[in-house]
Amino acid sequence: PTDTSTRRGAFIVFEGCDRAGKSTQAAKLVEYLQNRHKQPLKNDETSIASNLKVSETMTNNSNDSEVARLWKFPDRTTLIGKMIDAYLKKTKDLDDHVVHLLFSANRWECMNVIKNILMSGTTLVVDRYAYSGAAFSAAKKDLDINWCKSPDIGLLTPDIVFFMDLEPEEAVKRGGYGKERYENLEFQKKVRKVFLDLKDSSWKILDARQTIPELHQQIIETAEEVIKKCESIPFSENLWK
Ligand code: 2DT
Ligand code: MG
Repeated sequence: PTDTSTRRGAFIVFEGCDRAGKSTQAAKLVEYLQNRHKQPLKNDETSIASNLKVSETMTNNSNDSEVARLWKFPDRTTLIGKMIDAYLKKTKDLDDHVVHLLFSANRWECMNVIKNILMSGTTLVVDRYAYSGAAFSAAKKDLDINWCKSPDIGLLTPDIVFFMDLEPEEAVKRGGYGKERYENLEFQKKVRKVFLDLKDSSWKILDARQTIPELHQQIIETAEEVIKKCESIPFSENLWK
């Protein structure tokens, strides 16, 4: 057993094309982790009803430090994030290189906060990361994949990347895309191709055609293993090194 004071949280990333279900699954994972932590460890009462009662009470006045937290890239709340937001909403045009570097800078500016969260023992569940950065930019005509990866080299390495894989032709059937930049079928097909080339040993590819509960089940099983494993190994800042 690891000393509680040195336990770190896991750095869990969700990646994939638009409408693959990343945000849904990321939120469900955080909710699951927060609730499962609030269950009493062992209880004399074995009936489901009494267990529910106990956990409800504990939910309401739990003073535990945060078990898990949701994060999202781009983080549109920062100064850099506001520029990215304007670009995505098409109220501002930016050179492809420039916006790529802004997305990367938006990750770098969050690294210290993220490291502190992990070191406090909180597991961070992140909706998009550097893989989106490289995939969306390299799907454009003139940006080379290695150039795209380079500004993110040395970022915090995810402990696991859940890649929610869905053919863009399937994704578009899910109520269609929105009005932001990149939200069109032809571009998404290129993005998926680049994504799949970026697969590394941290990836677990999930067939995103499955139902929400089916995917959630697979995700929590793997996430639990990863969280346990991470408790005893430090995080590394080795992305793409
Ligand atoms: P959301 O729809 O998830 O808010 O994403 N993108 C994202 C990039 O081009 N580079 C990046 O580094 C990241 C994190 C993916 C907004 C869009 O921004 C794209 C979709
Ligand atoms: Mg979007």
